[in-house]
Formats: sequence, structure tokens, C-alpha cells
Amino acid sequence: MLGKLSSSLKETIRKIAMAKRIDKQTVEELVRDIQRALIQADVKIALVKELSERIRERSLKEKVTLNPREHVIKVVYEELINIIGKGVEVPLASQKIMMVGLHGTGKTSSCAKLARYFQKKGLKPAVICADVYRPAASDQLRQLCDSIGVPFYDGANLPAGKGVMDIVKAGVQGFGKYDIKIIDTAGRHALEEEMIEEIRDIEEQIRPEQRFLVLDASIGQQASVQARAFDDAVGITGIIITKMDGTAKGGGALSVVSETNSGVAFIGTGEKVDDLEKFEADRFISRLLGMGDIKSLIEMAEESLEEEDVDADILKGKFTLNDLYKQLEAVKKMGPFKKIMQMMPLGGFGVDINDEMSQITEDKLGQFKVMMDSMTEAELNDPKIIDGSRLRRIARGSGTRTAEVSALLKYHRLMQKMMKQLGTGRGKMPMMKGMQLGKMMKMMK
Ligand SMILES: Nc1nc2c(ncn2[C@@H]2O[C@H](COP(=O)(O)OP(=O)(O)O)[C@@H](O)[C@H]2O)c(=O)[nH]1
Ligand SMILES: [Mg+2]
Repeated sequence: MLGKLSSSLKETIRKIAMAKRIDKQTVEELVRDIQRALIQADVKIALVKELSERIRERSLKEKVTLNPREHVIKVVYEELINIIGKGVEVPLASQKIMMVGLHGTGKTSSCAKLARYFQKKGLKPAVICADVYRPAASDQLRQLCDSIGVPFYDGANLPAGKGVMDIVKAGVQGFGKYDIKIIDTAGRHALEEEMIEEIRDIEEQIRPEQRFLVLDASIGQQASVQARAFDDAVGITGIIITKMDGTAKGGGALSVVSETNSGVAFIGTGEKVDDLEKFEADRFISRLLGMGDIKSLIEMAEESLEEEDVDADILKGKFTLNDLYKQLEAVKKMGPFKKIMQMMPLGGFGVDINDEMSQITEDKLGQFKVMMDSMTEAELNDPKIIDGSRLRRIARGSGTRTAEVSALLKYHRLMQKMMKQLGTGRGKMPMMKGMQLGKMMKMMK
């Protein structure tokens, strides 16, 4: 999702993290990079300008309590959230939801996706099809509902000549016992008065708590015209941006949301019923910037006031299994290891951390401990001496398999290598000097 924008922004953040100093020129370059990335993602020029101004202002003039690089990254993060708004929280409560939007934007698919979403949250959804103009619309929705076991109503039992309002009323009444009643309305190819009147009618007579506007991400900032028109007509309470999986213009669609009085509620990321994500601005931007959870990084940075001296022995490469265990224990308290690594501005150290290694769970740590208990002091201090027969002995002693002991050793080697890189100044180390090092070591201890 938003791959191009994300990779440009990640690169920008990386540059800042590695900058020798933060001065006017660095900030200017940063602003230019961000402008380029956002304009390519079809974000409105006016918004981009505004954002640039604010980044310039805040990066250099604001009083800094953080490390200046972190401060700038934080400013970028906050200002990007500012562009797309906080997002809206949809309560997990009984309610009627009306879907509006033009043809082909993904209303019908989103009805089913929403039904699925609420179903997974333990609520009982039902869906009403108020599109009387195209018979195929009702078939499409029925099939989707059938596939997830959600009841569906399209007024088939009503006498001929039934109108949209008859169907919606009968549906809402018939589904009285259901928690969530989702109403799919008929779109048009353009913003026609007839459609606007129809949804206004439904709004006035049914009073749905939620009026969700469905926007197709691929139209980018042009979505703004639709957003305003639908907001004027029924008062949009949340926006669903669909097809985020297949466009480079998603930034544009996201950014027009600020023109309505609401915000993004969900994002559609594919054609299947499960391809719907609840939208949370901070998480979304963190992901876009590749910062894992930048919030915790910044909080952590704010907390870690004094920089601690790095354990010189560890950096010289003397990194024993016992050291590893101590670190893992500390890291475990903070969440998956991979996340911590992603928080590092350098995105790790050119060392690939695979998923298995990043999932240090309580169980795994317990197992590590048991294996280490079966090792001799010499083995703990210098795991290199562990050969095949020692490996089998340790496995037997700890009731594990040799493959599991090997995995621990492999993990240790990887960490040791990383520590060495940190210590010797080889690899990417030079850029790290004087910045994250103390904090990082503290985090890992
Ligand atoms: N890739 C992708 N396709 C989507 C998404 N949402 C809807 N679509 C597709 O867009 C097309 C139009 O969707 P539909 O729900 O019928 O739109 P409607 O006319 O507004 O009801 C269909 O082919 C959907 O499968 C999405 O999030 N990602
Ligand atoms: Mg439809």
C-alpha cells in the first residue's frame, strides 16, 4: 500500500537520521524530499506548501528537548498526521450505517467488508440493498453476504413499483434485532441531483447514525469534489478509502479528508471481504515512514535523559550468551525485537532479522534459559566451542532438539556480529556515532 510514497519517505527519514547536523540546509533538503514524495502521491499542492512551512518552522525554531534528529523526525510525523487527520473511531455499538458514493468506488464491496468487520467484533450485522436501478447490484451484494453468512434484504418480497424508501424502511424494520444495519445506496456516475436527493431522503427518514462516504483512492485529490458534495448532502461521519492497494495516488485521496468535517474510518486494501483496515492515523504514518512504532521511540527518547556509556566489552565483540539473555529479557519487555530494530533510524544495521528471530516470546526465552542452564560456563562465555557432541548433550540436558539449540547459537552469532559492527565502526557504524548508540544499547540491555 502506497509503496512508492512509503519508500520515498523512508529514504527521507533515513537521511535525517544520518545527517551530521541538523541545520537550515538539512531541513531544506528534507522539505524538498517530502514535497516531491507527496506531490507524486497526488497530495494537493496547497497542503504540501502548508506542511513544508510548518516543518521549516518547527524543525529549526521550536525549543528542542530531544536529540535534534529525533525532533525533526517527530515534526515530520506529526505534520503528516496533521494532513490526513486523526481518523474517526467507529463505535462498536448498535447503529445504522448508510453508504454513499459514486458508481464503482467500492460501496457494495465495502458493505460486505464492514459487515465482516463487525461480525469479527462479535456484533450481528445485516445488509440492505437500496440500489433498485441495477439488478446486478442486488445479486452482487447477496453473494457477498452469503459468503460471510450475513442476512441480506433487497425488498424482493415487496409489491412491484416499490421505491428505495420502501425497501430501506422494510429492511430496517425487518432487521430490528440486528446490531448493525448497513444500507447500500445506488451511486451514479456523476454527482447528479437525483442521487443526492435520494440519499438525503434516506438520511432524513431513517436517520442512520453513520453516513460513510466511499472514495476510490485512485482518483487522488479529485476526491475532494465528491467529499464536499456528499458532506453537504448528508453530513459524512466517516470515510472509507478503497483500492489503496492498487494506486500511487492514495496520498491525494487521504489528504482531501480534511475538507469534510469527518475523517477516514477505514481503508480498503483489496477485493476480498477481509481486505478492510480500521484506519488509525498514527499507525498509518508510522508504517508509511517505516518507523515501526515511532511513538514509542520518541517517548523512549524523551524518557532516556542521560546517555549511558556503552559497555565497552560488548562493543569489542565480547558478547556472551549470558549477555544475549540479558538483552533479550529487556527487549521482550518492550515488544517484538523486529519492532525495536525498525525504530532505529538506520533500520537495523544491514543485518537481516528474520521473523522467527523477531518473535521472542516468553516461551522462547524460557526455552533459551533452560538450554543455557545445560551449558558449561566455558560454553556460555565462548559458544564457538560448542561442537556436535556438545550440541547433543545440551539438547538432551535441556529436553530440546539440537535444531533448537542451533537456532539459539545462530541467533547469538547474529547479535554478536551486530555488536561488533557497532563497536568497530565498520559497516554503517560511522553514521551512528554520537547519536542513537547510547539509547539503543540502553534499550537492548
Ligand atoms: N483492489 C481493490 N478493489 C476493490 C476495493 N474495493 C472495491 N474494489 C473493486 O472495485 C469494483 C467496484 O466495487 P463495487 O463495490 O461494486 O463498487 P460500487 O459501484 O461503489 O458498489 C469491484 O470490482 C470491486 O471488487 C479495494 O479496496 N481494492
Ligand atoms: Mg454497488
